[in-house]
Amino acid sequence: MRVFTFIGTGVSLMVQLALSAPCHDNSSGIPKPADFKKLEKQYKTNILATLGTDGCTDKTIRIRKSWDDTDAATRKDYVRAVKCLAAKPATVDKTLAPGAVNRLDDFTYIHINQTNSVHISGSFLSWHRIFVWQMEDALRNECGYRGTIPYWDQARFSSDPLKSKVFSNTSFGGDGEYLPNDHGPYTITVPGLVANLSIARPAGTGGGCVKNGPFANFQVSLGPTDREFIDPDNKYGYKANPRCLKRNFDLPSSTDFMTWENAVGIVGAPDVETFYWNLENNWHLKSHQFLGKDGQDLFTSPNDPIFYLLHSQIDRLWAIWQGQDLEQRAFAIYGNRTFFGIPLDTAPNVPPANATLEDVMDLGYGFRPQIKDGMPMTYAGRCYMYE
Ligand SMILES: *[C@@H]1O[C@H](CO)[C@@H](O)[C@H](O)[C@H]1NC(C)=O
Ligand SMILES: *[C@@H]1O[C@H](CO)[C@@H](O)[C@H](O)[C@H]1NC(C)=O
Ligand SMILES: *[C@@H]1O[C@H](CO)[C@@H](O)[C@H](O)[C@H]1NC(C)=O
Ligand SMILES: *[C@@H]1O[C@H](CO)[C@@H](O)[C@H](O)[C@H]1NC(C)=O
Ligand SMILES: *[C@@H]1O[C@H](CO)[C@@H](O)[C@H](O)[C@H]1NC(C)=O
Ligand SMILES: *[C@@H]1O[C@H](CO)[C@@H](O)[C@H](O)[C@H]1NC(C)=O
Ligand SMILES: [Cu+2]
Repeated sequence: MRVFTFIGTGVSLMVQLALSAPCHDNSSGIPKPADFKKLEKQYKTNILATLGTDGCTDKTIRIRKSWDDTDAATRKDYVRAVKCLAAKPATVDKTLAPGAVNRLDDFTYIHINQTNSVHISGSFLSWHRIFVWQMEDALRNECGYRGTIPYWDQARFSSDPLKSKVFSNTSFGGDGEYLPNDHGPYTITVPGLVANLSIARPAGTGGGCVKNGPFANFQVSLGPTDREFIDPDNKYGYKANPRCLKRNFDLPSSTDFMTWENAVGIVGAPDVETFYWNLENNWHLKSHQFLGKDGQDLFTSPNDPIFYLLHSQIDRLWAIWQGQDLEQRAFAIYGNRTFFGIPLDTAPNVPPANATLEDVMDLGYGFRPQIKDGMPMTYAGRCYMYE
């Protein structure tokens, strides 16, 4: 068995800076460093300068904010809208996903179906940009939500992640129940690749059902796929498996990796290759691994509603990096067509190849955009930016 640890890429080379903590109001967490602010400002200036085409103007553009800066009424309404989608019936073809119960499962199904093509690959950022936008539209059009999908700004609370409002009892709630025999360490096995890929995970602090807040005992159905042994009859977890939403927080993923220093390293990366490894294979992976259980399952991670805030943040870091030089970076692409370039078991003889801007992606329901279609923030009706 091959064991990938996913550690040791560019970010680890970065110098650790000591940041002083504020001694006054601390609800905004660790202060944003000047380097990050500078890059963020440049991004906003450059994006605003492109507006006015495609019906996207500074009047119509949707603004995504940090969950921690979102007002209480909007946060409450977001949670309401998520639960509203969870109460609407699935629309996906039941022969493809017999276990899909509700509208959230439709999204999770599409994510499962595409996992091995859209992770650790060249379509990762583009595919997820469209995916998150589609969820934002579903919350608005089907459940009357009027805002955007806020982002989980991990760096602000990296030393003490539970201080973020993301995990409050009125938002997404905290850890799973501590289960002495089911919090790890364990091994995640990835189905669908010709290699027997497995990922070792350390013990976390929970393992069981989410205990507090609006998602305590929240029902999920698809998956899991994070099993030691793959069940050939339910390889991708498409069958119904109603159970509670689980978490298993892994604090070192936050304290050691999701720091401002590493965030600056991502948005300030000099080239697409450095950017790719730091963001996708480090920040993104650690964000999922922090959550544990449902949130870290490569295929069914959208089962945890924090997924969309997590990916709003990934999308934001990409947007800020792109926004430093839109001409050179809006369409900068790096990565293979499949997970780490490992052939899919359905096409074992297709050798690894780099993804191209013209490659066609699958976002379900017959929607098949090219990678380049998902790269600009404002394109084909998509019209948003980060505060
Ligand atoms: C402020 O919050 C951050 C993150 O929760 C923490 O690391 C820091 O120690 C806090 N500072 C003070 C003075 O409480
Ligand atoms: C993805 O869905 C298509 C049908 O749209 C199906 O043919 C294919 O086998 C699925 N792939 C996986 C990995 O589930
Ligand atoms: C909120 O969550 C904390 C743990 O994070 C728990 O101790 C507390 O009892 C909860 N409060 C309510 C009102 O549920
Ligand atoms: C993967 O593991 C299965 C079951 O242990 C084994 O039958 C198969 O030969 C392995 N495949 C590879 C490529 O190692
Ligand atoms: C692409 O695939 C090749 C061959 O499997 C692999 O060596 C390389 O690390 C992959 N690159 C990325 C960015 O995943
Ligand atoms: C894929 O792209 C990388 C980086 O641009 C390059 O080094 C590599 O040779 C390319 N691989 C193939 C198979 O074209
Ligand atoms: Cu994903």
